[in-house]
Amino acid sequence: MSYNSFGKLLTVTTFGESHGPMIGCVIDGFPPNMEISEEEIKLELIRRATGRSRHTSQRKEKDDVKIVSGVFEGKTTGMPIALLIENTDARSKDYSDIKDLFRPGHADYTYHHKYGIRDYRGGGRSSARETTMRVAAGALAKKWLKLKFNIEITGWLSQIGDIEVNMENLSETNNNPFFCPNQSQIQQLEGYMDELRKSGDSVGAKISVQATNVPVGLGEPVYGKLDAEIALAMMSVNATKGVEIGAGFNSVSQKGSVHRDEIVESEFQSNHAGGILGGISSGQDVLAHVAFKPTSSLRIPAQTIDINGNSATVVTKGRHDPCVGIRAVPIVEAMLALVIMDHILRHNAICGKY
Ligand code: EPS
Repeated sequence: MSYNSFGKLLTVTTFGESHGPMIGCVIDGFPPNMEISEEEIKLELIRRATGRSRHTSQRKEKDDVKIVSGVFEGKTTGMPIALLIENTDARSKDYSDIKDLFRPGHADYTYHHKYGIRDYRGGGRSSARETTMRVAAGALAKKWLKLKFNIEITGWLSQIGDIEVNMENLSETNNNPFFCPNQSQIQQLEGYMDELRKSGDSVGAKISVQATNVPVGLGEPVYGKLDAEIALAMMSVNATKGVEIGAGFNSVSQKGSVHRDEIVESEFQSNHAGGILGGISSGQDVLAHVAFKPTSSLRIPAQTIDINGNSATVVTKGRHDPCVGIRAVPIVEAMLALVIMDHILRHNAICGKY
C-alpha cells in the first residue's frame, strides 16, 4: 500500500533515505541471461550524480553500486536483482536549524502532516537521492532494450528558466554539464546559472526524452495506456510538475488537420502524437517533455511556520541544486526505459509477440 514499487511485470522497488546508511532497489521480473556489471551501471549513475560541475549540488557521493542478488557469473538469472549504494557524504548538521520548520514549496509540510514523523536530514525519502536507484534500474532496462530491439532512449535539456534550447545535435548532450544539445548555447547557460547561484535562488527546467525503434503495439487500453504510464513514471520523479506527450499542451491550439499525423506510403509525415495513438505505441519515436519546478531549498529567507504552527523565517544552508532539472536527464531516460520494457513484457504476455 505504500507505493514504493513501480511497474507491472517488470517491477522496481526502491528504499533508503538521503542521509541513511544506504539506498537500494529490487528489480523483479527481469529476464535471465543478460550480461551486466557494476561498472556498466555506474556509467549511468555518474551522469546523474551531484558534484560533477559547479551548477549542481556539491555533495560528493561515490555512487559505487553493489549487485547483491540476481546476477550470477556476470549474467542476470531471472531472480530478483538487488542493488545497493552506500551514502558516504551526508552532512546532517546542515539540517539541524530547520528540523522543525517547513521549507515553503517542499514536501516537509505534507510528510509531517501525513505521517507525524519525518527524517528531516536531507529531506529523507523525499530527497532527489532516491532517483539514484531509478537510474541504476534504468541502466539494466536501457541495455536490454538496446540489445533486444535496438531501442535507444535519449534525453536532453529543452529549457532552463526563460532560456529555450534550440535542439541542434543530440550527440552533444553528454559533452556538457547541462545535457544541452546545442553547443552554441552553453556559454549563455553557464552565465545564467552562475548569476542564479550567486543570487541564492533556484529555477525550473524542461527536459525532453525520446525512444527510437519502439515497436508498434505497446500499451494497454484503457487504464494501462502507454502515455498514461509514462506520465505516471515521470510525475513520480521529485520536483516534476508537468508531463507532455508529443505536441502536449500545444495540441490545444492546433487544428485537427494539423495535429493528425498523416500517413503516406506507410510513413507518418509528422509526430504530434508523440508516437502513441489510443494509448498504444504507433512505431514512431515516443516523445515526452517533463517540467521540473525550481527547488525549494534556498538561502533566500522565506516566511513559514514551525511544526507547532508558530510563525518563523526559514533559510536553508548546505549544498543544494539551483536547478534540479539539470540532473534529471538520466532520470527521465531511466523511467522511460523501465516503462517501455515493462510494456514489452506485458505485450508478450497478452499477445505473445516480441
Ligand atoms: C538534495 C540536497 C542535497 C543533494 C541531494 C538532494 O543533499 P544534501 O542536502 O544531503 O547535501 O546533494 O541529492 C543527492 C544527494 C543526489 O544524489 O541526488 C535535496 O534537497 O533534495
